[in-house]
Amino acid sequence: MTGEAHYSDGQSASAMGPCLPGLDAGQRCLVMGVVNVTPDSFSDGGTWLDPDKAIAHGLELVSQGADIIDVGGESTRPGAERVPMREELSRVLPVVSALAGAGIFVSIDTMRAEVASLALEAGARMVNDVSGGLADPDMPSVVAAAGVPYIVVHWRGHSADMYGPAVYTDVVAEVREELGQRLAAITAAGVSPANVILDPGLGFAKLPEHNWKLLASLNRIASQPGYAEPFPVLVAASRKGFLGKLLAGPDGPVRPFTRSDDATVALTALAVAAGTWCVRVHAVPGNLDAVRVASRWRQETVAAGDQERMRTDA
Ligand code: PMM
Repeated sequence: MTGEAHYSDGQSASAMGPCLPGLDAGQRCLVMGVVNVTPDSFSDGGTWLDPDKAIAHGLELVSQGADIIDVGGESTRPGAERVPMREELSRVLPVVSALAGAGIFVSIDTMRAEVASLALEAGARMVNDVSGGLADPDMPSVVAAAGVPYIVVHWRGHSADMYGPAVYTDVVAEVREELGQRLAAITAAGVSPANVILDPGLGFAKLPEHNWKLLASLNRIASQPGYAEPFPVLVAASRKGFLGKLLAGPDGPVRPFTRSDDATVALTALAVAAGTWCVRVHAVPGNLDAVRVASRWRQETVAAGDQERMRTDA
């Protein structure tokens, strides 16, 4: 299921990037709606732990225009401990099967190969791995065998020590290079590069200053040595702490995530204008509007760039 019903501005494929199996990104940046089936995610922990509520929430996000629903059963908030696999499975599988059964394009947000594998059997059509295949060495071969799109996130270790490894000399160069290493490893395991989506991993071993630098250089993250075409990039900034920190008053407390949705929408617009392929968000309507505006903007920017090049070449 895509958001075509919500969108008809006729934007060109070249402006927004490639299509992946089952996903038509020809018209605009895609919108991924988040359903965290967890008691403790920073942004919505506990709200969707009950499977019926999680399913209803996924359906609601789709009715608002989400193209993909990302179902996760393990919080990665800073300091979080791992959830036993049995618990993760019992949280996500009923939700994945119900949403996939309703025809929705479901992504499974997990670092575990077995969870990915069972979620794919239950109808998920994409794997979102915040560890980029590092947490579970079996993940790349599971994804390769399934032949599904794979979101490869930059990551340096589990959330129990989220900021210890947040040490960089040149964050953009290092994240780009480390994603390149993951790309080499997962393609060696059989994943097709045509199925790979790269994600800078905002907040994962990143301080706010690192997140902002990465956001300003998304095109460098997308272009990897040895590949002629840029990779599609997913941006997951929604409600993250670095937005709340930016919006804090001079002496005031950090803005809570409940009041950072407008900032998320602003960031969505900027990321889409910079060529982002998909945004992962908690609140769909405002972000979908931002996607539509910025995708139209991007279409015109790309066309103007093409015309300028033709003039210079002539
Ligand atoms: N962040 C979270 C969860 N899943 N997936 C991708 N691809 N990229 C991310 O940055 C990412 C993710 C943590 O945020 P949440 O608690 O709001 O889900």
